[in-house]
Amino acid sequence: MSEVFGVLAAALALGTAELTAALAGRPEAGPLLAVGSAFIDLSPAWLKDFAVRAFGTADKPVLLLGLVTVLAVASAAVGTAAPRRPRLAIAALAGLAALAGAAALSRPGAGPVDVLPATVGAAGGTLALLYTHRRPRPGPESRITLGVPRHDRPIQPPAPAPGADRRALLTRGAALLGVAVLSGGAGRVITSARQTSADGRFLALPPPADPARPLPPEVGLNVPGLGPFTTPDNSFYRVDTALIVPRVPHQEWTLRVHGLVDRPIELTFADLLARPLTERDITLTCVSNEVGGPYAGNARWLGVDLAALLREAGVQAGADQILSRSVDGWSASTALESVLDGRDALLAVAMNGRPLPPAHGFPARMIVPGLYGYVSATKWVTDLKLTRFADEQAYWTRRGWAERAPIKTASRIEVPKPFAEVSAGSVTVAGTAWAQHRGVAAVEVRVDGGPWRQADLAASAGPDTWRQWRTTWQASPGQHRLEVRATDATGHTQPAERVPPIPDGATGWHTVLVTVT
Ligand SMILES: Nc1nc2c(c(=O)[nH]1)N[C@H]1C(S)=C(S)[C@@H](COP(=O)(O)O)O[C@H]1N2
Ligand SMILES: [Mo]
Repeated sequence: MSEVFGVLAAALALGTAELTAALAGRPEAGPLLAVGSAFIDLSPAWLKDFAVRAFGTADKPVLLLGLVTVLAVASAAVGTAAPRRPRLAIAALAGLAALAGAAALSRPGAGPVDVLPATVGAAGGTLALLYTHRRPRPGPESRITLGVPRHDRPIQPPAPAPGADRRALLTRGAALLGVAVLSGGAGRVITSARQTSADGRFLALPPPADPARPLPPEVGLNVPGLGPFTTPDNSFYRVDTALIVPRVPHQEWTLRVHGLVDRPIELTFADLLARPLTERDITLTCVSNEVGGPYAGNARWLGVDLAALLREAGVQAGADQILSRSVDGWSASTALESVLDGRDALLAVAMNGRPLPPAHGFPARMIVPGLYGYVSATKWVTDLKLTRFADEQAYWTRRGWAERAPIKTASRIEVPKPFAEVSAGSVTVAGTAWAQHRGVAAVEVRVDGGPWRQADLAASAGPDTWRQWRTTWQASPGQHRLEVRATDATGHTQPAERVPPIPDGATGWHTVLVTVT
């Protein structure tokens, strides 16, 4: 029974701490998010790679669930110790709270208020432990009378009925659970209400001064099972280290351009929108994408010309890196020469015709065609520092990933799906290929290691977007192996050699096994 009370006391501590964080307007300082975020930043690269591979976009819920499980086990132990060693139990609780407080303080942008949630939680948890481990129902002889004894009552109360102890414990348990759930729930409601009001989804943005070329209708092949050419926001992959989506009110947002520049610049969101905006279709890809994987998406971005902004600031000789930072302390190293070579590098404010969704970087993010996201696509960006690769390293570079990472030529089979059963005869094989900023020149497919055959390419929307392809295969019954490879406009063909994503992107041919009946 005591372990249950340990868990309930911890739940109450957590609930009151989360409520405090919400009331303080610092949800990221709540114990779960603070410890979870610190864990993400401290965990070694192999563990992160494993998490992304094993859980994909569910890696964050899995981490939170793991934390809650660890906390439940620890607090059950604290609860078991509590009746005999109350001081030890309270010390253990204080230790957990200190950990949460330290984690909250270690986060970027943390201030002294961020220790409040852990402090309130520790106090709540201690009270809860004392409350449950007070002797359940003191006998009359040990009753401590508080206040004035009431003599109109019988001096000897009736002996407790059998089961009364149990009932008292249950009542206390229910009370703790109630406070835990109510405080935790109230915290969530407050935080989500605040977040919705900081959301800029309904801001009206100025039209582009330099609009994207209209998409030729033939960029999308009408093959069932093949995704659309333009990825809708809600199915666009999301990769970042943020346990909670940073909510940045656009009225408070600023961007600093500094470092090796002649004239440092500070811009507000209104300043950004006052500049001429460029609109482009650009395919974004994550370096963690395995061969054939899902971490690529194509959107129509609207934003400020990043190269023009840097030229205004006057980049000094010697700078070779743009070190961009986000509001949550993440950073990316972007090769300056790539941004200045004439490609459409953007400080984007909109995606697919609307302000950026919070999860994709509202109010502003970087987009640089041809570079993997981790070296170019900083979301919630607030700081651009012109520096040197020799002097400063970014978040992932410090964890073993390459400092420069152009996107490798890639192709994948989306139809048929792996291990699909198809009927013999004409089978459509289709998919996507990308080689951003070079362009896809050809896609070839082969069956069971036979000769490579050219697939038909959909219309191109330019070198910075992916390209759909399809071909027809005369399938005979049995098991078959389909493989695909693309050649980019520089004449480079995807190599057969399989290399893992770390340090600068996977290579190898996507292979799909199918059964023909
Ligand atoms: N602030 C911030 N920006 C970030 C990241 C991050 O972890 N934090 N991840 C980058 C990575 S690795 C990729 S692939 C892209 C993904 O952008 P998306 O989530 O909009 O698809 O964002 C980049 N921008
Ligand atoms: Mo990425």
